[in-house]
Amino acid sequence: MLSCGKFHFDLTRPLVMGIVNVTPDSFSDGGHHASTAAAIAHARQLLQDGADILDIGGESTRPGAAYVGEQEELDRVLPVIEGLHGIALPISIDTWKPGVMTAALAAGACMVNDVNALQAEGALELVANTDAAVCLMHKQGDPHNMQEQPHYRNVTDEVYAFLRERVAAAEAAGIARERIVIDPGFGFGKTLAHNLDLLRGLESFRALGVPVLAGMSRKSMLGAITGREVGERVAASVAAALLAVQRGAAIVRVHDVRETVDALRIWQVVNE
Ligand code: 7PM
Repeated sequence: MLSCGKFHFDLTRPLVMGIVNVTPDSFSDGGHHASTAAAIAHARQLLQDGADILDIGGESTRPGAAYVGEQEELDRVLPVIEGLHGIALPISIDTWKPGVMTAALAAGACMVNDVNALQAEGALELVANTDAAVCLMHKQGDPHNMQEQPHYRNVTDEVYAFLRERVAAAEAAGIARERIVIDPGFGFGKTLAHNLDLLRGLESFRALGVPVLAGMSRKSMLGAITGREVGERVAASVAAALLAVQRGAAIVRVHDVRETVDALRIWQVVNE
């Protein structure tokens, strides 16, 4: 069971979270009219393609990305969330900043996707005071340096222990289990070998008793295996999403919603 505000999923089939990145306008006049319109159009297309949840991000959580200030992030994401008002699926806000979480939830988002697992000051409490869902993700290090020297004694054990602690912290703050999702954070301070260990051991995360989200779409781990550039990783991404679902992922976070939904339909029918 997963509750995001007024939306409730029984999780009898895997869910597809579609990624909507709000990129800055290339010819910026201080406003974001073109990027807002493009993101809203993209979000509506992902709904048509069969997405169950939309994840709206102002690009502040990308590994290696330049720091995006809170006001800039708000200027990017809020008009998109407001423009999607009344859409028939839950909107997730991809941010680690409590100020952005608060404003996005007030504007209609009902899920927080936090690569920092609500470790920022005040983040647990602010989410607890809503009926929103939250995705608690693991990362090692900070986005600007985390791919330099990832190190683990046992990556699956360490990620598991971290997520167990964050689920306990969220529950202690008053966030019900039905609102919590966990994510091992593929590519966030992990080598290819670490990512493969996590995928092979994904089943074990189910013991935490909350839905598991997996995000491998178009990531460099897939590029490292196939030798393909980011725009040519659709087939690899669909295969990775299917393998994650086969290993118990309840939600996959993807760019290529239509292709992933088709693949998961085949998986479901074979499993009937
Ligand atoms: C460059 C590299 C740009 C990687 C963007 C990315 C996840 C996430 C991201 C994930 C959750 C992307 C990533 N990845 N949130 N945000 N899980 N919960 O592919 O794996 O969008 S950023």
